[in-house]
Amino acid sequence: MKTLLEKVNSPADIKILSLEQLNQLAAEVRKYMLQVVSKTGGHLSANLGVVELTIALHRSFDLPLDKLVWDVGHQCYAHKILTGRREEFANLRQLDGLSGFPKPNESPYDIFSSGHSSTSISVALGLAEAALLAGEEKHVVAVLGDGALTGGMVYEAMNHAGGRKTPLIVILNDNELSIAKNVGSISVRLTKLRKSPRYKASKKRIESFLRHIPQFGPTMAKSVERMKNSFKYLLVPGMLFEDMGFTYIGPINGHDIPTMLDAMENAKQIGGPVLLHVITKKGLGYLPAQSQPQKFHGVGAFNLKTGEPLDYPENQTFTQAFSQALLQEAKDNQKVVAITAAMADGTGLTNFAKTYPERFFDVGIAEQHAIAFAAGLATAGNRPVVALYSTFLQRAYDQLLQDVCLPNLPVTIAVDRAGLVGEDGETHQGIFDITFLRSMPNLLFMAPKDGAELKAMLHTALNYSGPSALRYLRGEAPTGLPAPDSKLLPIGKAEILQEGSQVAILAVGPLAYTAMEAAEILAKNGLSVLVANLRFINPLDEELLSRVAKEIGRVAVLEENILAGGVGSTCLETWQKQGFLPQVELIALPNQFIPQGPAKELKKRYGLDAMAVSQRILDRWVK
Ligand SMILES: Cc1ncc(C[n+]2csc(CCOP(=O)(O)OP(=O)(O)O)c2C)c(N)n1
Repeated sequence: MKTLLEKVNSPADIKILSLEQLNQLAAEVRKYMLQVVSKTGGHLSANLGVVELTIALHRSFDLPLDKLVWDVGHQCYAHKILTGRREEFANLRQLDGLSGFPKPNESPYDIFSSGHSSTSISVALGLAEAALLAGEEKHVVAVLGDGALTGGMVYEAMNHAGGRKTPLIVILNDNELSIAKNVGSISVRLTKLRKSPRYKASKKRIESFLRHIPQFGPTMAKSVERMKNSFKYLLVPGMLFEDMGFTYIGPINGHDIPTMLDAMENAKQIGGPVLLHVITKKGLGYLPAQSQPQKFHGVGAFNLKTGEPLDYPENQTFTQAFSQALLQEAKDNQKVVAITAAMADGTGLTNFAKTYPERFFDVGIAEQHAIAFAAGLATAGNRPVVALYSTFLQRAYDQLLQDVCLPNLPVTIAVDRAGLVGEDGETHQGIFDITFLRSMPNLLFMAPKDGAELKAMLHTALNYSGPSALRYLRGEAPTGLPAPDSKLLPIGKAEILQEGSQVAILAVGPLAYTAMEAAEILAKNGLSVLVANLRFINPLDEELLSRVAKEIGRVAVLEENILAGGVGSTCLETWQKQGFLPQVELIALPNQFIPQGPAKELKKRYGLDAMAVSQRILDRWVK
């Protein structure tokens, strides 16, 4: 017999189910999600938490005519499963499979592509205003988490929407967590609101109290309303949203479908901006995720019975190397402080936070603030290290240029997940940072080939008088090449890994290992290849560039970044300046958004593995 889930091919099929069947559907969605994610990996905790919410949304709204915008988008699995993609879901996050984030090219139900936090209210407001302009009647809904409320864009959007009184429904999915425990004063307010039955109770009390004062007849309704509001103001932390022009509804249980359906109907009637506050439990329905939601935020394949990962890294990851190195630097220098934007674990700062709690700052999902905040700390003589993923650093371009590089402040940016990140896909690939960082005046910009070099680079950065950045890949760091002689690297000097006379390969970061492998293949084809690990993207080793141009004349530049504005472009600019242009082969990623898939497979597909690199050189200079 078919399960209920097997009969649901679009939201229309949800609308005909009984309320009891909706709960059964929720159970079946969870079961299927767990089966798939335990094999493919993915964002488990957040998705398990929003199953009932997703069902209620599809039952209540007329999607895709009404518009639904998911913040971050990592919680869209139930939405995908229920909107005609149940079978494709088995290929979640795989090369050429289904993306783990909303993608309009996958389905008309995915109205907007997301991946970075705190944008949903802005986008939803744009959609709502567009509907008004077009004279269309539709509901626009944004779903965002309490973590997303730590991002400033949310307030820009609420300020705008509240002022315009645009009809818009914002669903705050409050599970008390960002990836880890949420931070900041808003989160404290939410906790109060969540815990306290005061709001409902006090509202009732005030109403009954007012009704029992004889002189308050119906004619005094307005002043009663005003008085109620002033009481509310004293009693209700949720007034923050009301003050911003939103009608606040809640908090309600986000696992109780009938209650949510009622609240959604109410929200539709209100007309202006509404914030519906639902409380959910991250990881609900799978004990390991429920008890350790942070561990199951983003996971690889795992054993469904035990919750244990199927793969453990054999070697130290770049992030672990950074984590160790920073602890050492902090031990030696009291002025070293560390900053994360809600990613302490992902960026390897958990140990730092435990060892030096007073020198550790989690600013929430607020990358722009993180950088300007670091500028302030550095102005007062500290040595801030801001650890961010490459893709999220994009948010803080201006703060880095304007507030750090311009005043030449000693802030260090640890650019983690730089390069192909793999399964998270387009929105998360760290393939633009070379392009936007290499042009920042004053910024010392490095890329370690492995863990030992990362440690030396962090030391070099923290002993440099101005701003610095080091970019490193997600996952295991390669090993085998010699470690630097000294922890203090000579600024702007590349490392020659192997001399050669017919072709030079200038490689960035761990691609130095790939270049060595490619050189071995090329040697078998009779080519003598010089391999250099550039180490510094800014300043480049101009002496080496001049030497390989003049002495070898055939140079391949190898980087894990898009071609436009990358290290290859910088080399070309340098040779143009030097007045001597060798034959050049720029090997980089295409100027495109790169979809999801295992990083290894993506490297192969986009020509960045040793086979592809050696073939490209053979095609260019031998065949
Ligand atoms: C700009 C930005 N910075 C960091 C992240 C990484 N990130 C992904 S989900 C997440 C936590 C989101 O918390 P919340 O909005 O409460 O959603 P939940 O996971 O609890 O559903 C973070 C920090 C991101 N997606 N975007």
